Amino acid sequence: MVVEKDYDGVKLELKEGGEGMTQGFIEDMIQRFKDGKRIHKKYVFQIILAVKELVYNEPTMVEVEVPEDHKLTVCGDTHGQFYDLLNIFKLAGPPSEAHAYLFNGDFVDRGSWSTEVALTLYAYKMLYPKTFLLNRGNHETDDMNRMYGFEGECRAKYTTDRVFKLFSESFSALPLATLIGSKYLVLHGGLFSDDDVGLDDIRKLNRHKQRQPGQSGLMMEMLWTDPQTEKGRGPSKRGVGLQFGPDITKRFCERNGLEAIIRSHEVRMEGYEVEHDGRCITGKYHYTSICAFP
Ligand SMILES: [Mn+2]
Repeated sequence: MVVEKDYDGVKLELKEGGEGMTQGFIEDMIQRFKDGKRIHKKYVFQIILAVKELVYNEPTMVEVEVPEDHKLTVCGDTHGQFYDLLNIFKLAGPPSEAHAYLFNGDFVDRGSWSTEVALTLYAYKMLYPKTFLLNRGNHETDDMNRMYGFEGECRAKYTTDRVFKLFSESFSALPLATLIGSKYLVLHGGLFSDDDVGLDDIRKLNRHKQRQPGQSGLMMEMLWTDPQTEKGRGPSKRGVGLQFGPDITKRFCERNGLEAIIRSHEVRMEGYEVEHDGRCITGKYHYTSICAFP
């Protein structure tokens, strides 16, 4: 695909393996988006393909350490809110090698700037593959994208079904969880229907065998479940997944040597809320900064 001479955006020269993303390209892309413009379709394809490759090769549970003097910001559902995403970078500071970011799923749908959000996150993933992390959410799935707007947005903005198809493939390749400093498990939904499921089961889960989470199983539960205040487990108010109580969270953390789980998937008035005796942190849409883990 040729980039026409009259394309006035910054051009991207990618090397094999998707290397070659630049800060200059990202800044120009963000400015174009603010001006209501798009980037060239060729770059859209290149960016999605490069990120698909990058995340496909990551484990199902990415394990990271945060060295001293470094910072990791975990950020919940951005849901197509491009200006809020830019605001997060303004408030928490720009992504870099010393400032890691983890976007915990639900980048797209609902908001009408979902392609802009996804492309910005993906471009940063290319620039900082090791410190810019992405977990899959229940909205990085075909059923949700059909119902909540992302598929239609891709078609409207880029006039081809190919953009959504590629995004969909890249979503299926995303990791399902991130373990920070062996102490904090970050995932979009929450815990499991079975107490015997532990970190090793997540490590061993071959997410590439199933593209969509379906109606049952570990992948579905990681993307869909919610905490409840009552003990034990209960039916989900969503009709998909289940709810888990403080005793379930306590047992899971103790068995797996965790301080807490960090999840998104629900709105909390103050941006985030700590429940289950400090062991279940919900942050959606706002961000939680985590500094230097011992
Ligand atoms: Mn969600």
